[in-house]
Amino acid sequence: MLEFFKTLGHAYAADSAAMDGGAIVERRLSDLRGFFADAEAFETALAREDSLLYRVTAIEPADGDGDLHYGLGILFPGKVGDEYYLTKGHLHSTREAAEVYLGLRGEGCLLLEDEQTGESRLEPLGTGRIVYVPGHTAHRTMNTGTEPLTYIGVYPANAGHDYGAIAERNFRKVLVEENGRPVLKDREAGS
Ligand code: S6P
Ligand code: ZN
Repeated sequence: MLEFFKTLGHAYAADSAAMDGGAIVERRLSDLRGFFADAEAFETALAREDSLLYRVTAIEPADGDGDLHYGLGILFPGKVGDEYYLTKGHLHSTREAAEVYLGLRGEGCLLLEDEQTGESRLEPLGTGRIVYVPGHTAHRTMNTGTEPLTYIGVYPANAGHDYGAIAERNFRKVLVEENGRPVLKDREAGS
């Protein structure tokens, strides 16, 4: 039961995704070993600098049935080889839990992969875009622009985050830059 006196409103900055309150998770390049297709480019980039790739500030007001949690994300621009900076990606532990993403600033995409059929979809995410992520769908954010991509994801309090399956076999598709444009390709075996 939500305590009535708890803070129910938060100020955030759409460009920096700064927000008071909430638990902050930061992911650096070193946290994403094995997630990018080009392992050699990954090690070269990491040797140069263990860059901050993204930060999520999560607000979890209550945990009961019907409650919601939300996270404010900022994913910085950059590439490993030709592949755009990305989030780890996950399924929800409660598989039927859906999520709504609201793009605040920047240019990017959400890669969606149906766990049951393996079918992929790429949805633009950024300024003025909302994306509905159905249940049973792995989701990963990618920044295809030159500015930070900021967004909010709202999900059921009981969703939970399951990183295991993605860490093991990764998404079937990769988003790479070709001739200055994002192109979705099949992941090559072993990458
Ligand atoms: C949570 C929601 C987002 C992600 C964020 C980071 O359900 O989908 O807030 O947590 O985009 O991605 P990841 O895959 O590292 O949690
Ligand atoms: Zn999610």
